[in-house]
Amino acid sequence: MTVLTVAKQGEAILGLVATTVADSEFGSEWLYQLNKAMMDTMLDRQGVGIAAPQVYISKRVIIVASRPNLRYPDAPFMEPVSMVNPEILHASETQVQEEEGCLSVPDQRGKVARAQDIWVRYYTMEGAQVDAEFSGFAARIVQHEIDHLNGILFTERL
Ligand code: K3U
Ligand code: ZN
Repeated sequence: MTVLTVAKQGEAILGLVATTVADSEFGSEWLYQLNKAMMDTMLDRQGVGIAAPQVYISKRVIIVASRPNLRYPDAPFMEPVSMVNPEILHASETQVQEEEGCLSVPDQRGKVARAQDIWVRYYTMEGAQVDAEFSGFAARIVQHEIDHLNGILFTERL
């Protein structure tokens, strides 16, 4: 179990645009180790997602792990999905305003408008391309985590 320190609002790493994972890094021990440490950290902190910059690695890697919770009792339970170099191909015009939290912004929550449905392209740890649709809370987490890759915190969207 490798639980990493989570960067907090105000630290420079959270304002950077993260670097694309290179072809040579797919399938590497380094990428698997990063993913494992991110997963351990997210589970330890009981988060529903995490982005590599939050653990001081400025690379385009996120994990999304929707589950029902007090705020979103109807959220789907999904096995954690690791996404490398994720990009939003299309976002619905319909937006939903709902509450978010962030492991990097302790003790603050706020309502953020996000697209209800998104179509995302990402790569697996092995470099396989995946195109997938996400809705509702899962779509919200993906958008929140991609924001982290672009140096944006949810507090900038309030
Ligand atoms: O566990 C959290 C949570 C918050 C609201 C609903 C359900 C759970 C803490 S915040 C969290 O998990 C962030 C993860 C972060 F910080 F790495 F980005 C993900 C997130 C939570 C809620 C909405 C959007 C994204
Ligand atoms: Zn966050």
